[in-house]
Amino acid sequence: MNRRKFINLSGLGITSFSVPNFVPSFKASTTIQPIVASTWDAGMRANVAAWTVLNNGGTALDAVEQGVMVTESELNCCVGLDANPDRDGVVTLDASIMDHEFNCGSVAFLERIKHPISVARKVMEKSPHVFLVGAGAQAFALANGFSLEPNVLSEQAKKNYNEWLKTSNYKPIINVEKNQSLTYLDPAFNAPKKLTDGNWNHDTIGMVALDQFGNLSGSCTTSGAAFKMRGRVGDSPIIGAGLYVDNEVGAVVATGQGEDVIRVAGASAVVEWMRQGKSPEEACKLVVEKINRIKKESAKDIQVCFVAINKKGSVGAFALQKGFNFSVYNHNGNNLNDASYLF
Ligand code: SD4
Repeated sequence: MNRRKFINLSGLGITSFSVPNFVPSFKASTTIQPIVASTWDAGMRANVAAWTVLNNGGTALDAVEQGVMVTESELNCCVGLDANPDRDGVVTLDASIMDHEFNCGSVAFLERIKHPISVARKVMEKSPHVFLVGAGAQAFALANGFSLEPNVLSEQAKKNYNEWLKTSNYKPIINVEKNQSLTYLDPAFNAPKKLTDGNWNHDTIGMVALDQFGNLSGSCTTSGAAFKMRGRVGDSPIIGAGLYVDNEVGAVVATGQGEDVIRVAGASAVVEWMRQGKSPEEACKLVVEKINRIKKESAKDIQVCFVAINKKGSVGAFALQKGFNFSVYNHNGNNLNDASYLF
């Protein structure tokens, strides 16, 4: 390695020389195109905020935090505090965030805090730990300047919960996240604006991004499964399951049936396939196929989806069932894509 090349790599923040396949040349390093990808069509709105950060020279970490905060703030959306509650009538939130240096933070079973993703980031940056849950996570949030929101369900969540109580039947619904009916407040859209008339049941957004410095980050935030057992935590706050970032290789987020993402360490497994040379979509597909093999006949009753980005900025996704879409924003604009699927 000559001195000139060393200086170029230093400028990128790359300190290890053990990954020659992923180290961009000097020419490439000056032309890194930022890109952000997120789950479902709610990602179209979240991408606007993330892209604003990336396009202004910001970091992927800031982009993925600010992007999903949009979804956490949406009225009548199932990601933040307006979401459907657990079976005891309480909204509990999970979130995780990870940067390009294996720093990560998560919260789970968190109540009455508006932006769990920002609490997860604080756990990453201000605590000696990676993962805080329940009352401890809430106390940590309050100690770090977050406020306690009222302990009430949104009107829509109350309606949904009362309807659910009639049977109290817990059953995953495939693609409940898609095309929710919601009123959206965002200056970028001159809102308020009613977006769709579909089902209101969105419950997760995951986002991955590459910035102009060639660094990757990811985030995931959710109210989990509607009417879950009290105390249930899904894949979204579990590093390696709902989210994983390895800056030498790629970043991956998951959505869908969290229990089945956890049992295959989903996001981490997708990253490992990319490390072996698979494209983002191929890597997602291989892990979805594994879930299908494990679940046998019952695979038809669930949805699992992954969105992946590699170090070169290529994005791909794959789902178990038809109907999953993902949103990608780069210099060509903000686009909604239908993911390939197994059945
Ligand atoms: C969970 N994976 O808690 C989440 C749910 C989800 O869109 O992704 N819904 O299992």
